[in-house]
Amino acid sequence: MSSRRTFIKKSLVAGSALIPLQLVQSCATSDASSNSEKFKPLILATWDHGMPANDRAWEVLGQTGSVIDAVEEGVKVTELDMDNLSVGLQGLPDREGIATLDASIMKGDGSCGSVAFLRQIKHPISVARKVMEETPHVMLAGEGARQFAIAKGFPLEEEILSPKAAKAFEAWKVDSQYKPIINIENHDTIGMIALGADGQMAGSCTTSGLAYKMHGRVGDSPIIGAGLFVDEEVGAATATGLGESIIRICGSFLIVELMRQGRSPQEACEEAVRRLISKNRKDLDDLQVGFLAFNKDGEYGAYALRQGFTYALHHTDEKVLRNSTYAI
Ligand code: SD4
Repeated sequence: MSSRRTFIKKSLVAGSALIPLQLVQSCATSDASSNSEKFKPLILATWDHGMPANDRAWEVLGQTGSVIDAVEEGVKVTELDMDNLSVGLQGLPDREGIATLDASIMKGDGSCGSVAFLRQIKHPISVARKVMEETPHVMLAGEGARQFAIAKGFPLEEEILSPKAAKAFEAWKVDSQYKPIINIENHDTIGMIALGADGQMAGSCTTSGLAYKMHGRVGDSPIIGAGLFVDEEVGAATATGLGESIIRICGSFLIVELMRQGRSPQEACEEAVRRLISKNRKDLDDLQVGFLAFNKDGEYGAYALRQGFTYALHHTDEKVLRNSTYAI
């Protein structure tokens, strides 16, 4: 319960430290029509750290016109952010004290790549892109993914926890309770989706996953259709939150398919959360999930299970951090 309170507390100050207050727009109720404006280009990313990531993605999109470059370079900012304990090698470790990373990347034409349970590599998103572009496969995991990264010239980092992660891990070890609860201490995955002015689209998702997870655990982020899905005929979606609950409903794929059937991005995100509630009833008190989506016309949507999910929106006229609407 206290973790939920902390989560909610954090949500109330979301963005206030770094973002001018007038840019933080709160939508306290569900309103499927509120996001019916259309924007192209458009970039959406999860959580507060989506703001600097979107800035970089926007810059790259302007320079290269490439949405895939934009979503890769954008989330690389977060992968290096020492204050983020849920993305990159500085993230909180598993219960053995080892940081293991998951990431995926996808283009609107169905090309995709991902890595799971990867150790010692600073930019898992770039390894995922290499899997997409330079192998006949979609997903590499564990030691095979690490060897592939080494072969592609990625430097191997020393396997030591960041000072913040080491301190948190020491504190966790006192009780060593295995509680896969999504709260402010153990979540903040970045998922980013981008739509170019020319209609091209791409997405990326990268995380150190659930804090103190079992060694070998893989979440939704590297699973195409769960943490990320992009189809240029329809739109794109990405997810954050407790991966097990998202995998159970193929969350991002579900949203894209609902849009294909005519739902708006907002309606599709809301329906996915309803589905998630129905399939995760017994764990509901201890989990948070947030979804982002856009369709090919540039309409977008965002919805979360509970209060506290923020997302960054960037288009030609505005860059803004928003509080998502939520279900319970
Ligand atoms: C996971 N979905 O590994 C990730 C965690 C997350 O914000 O999104 N945290 O389950």
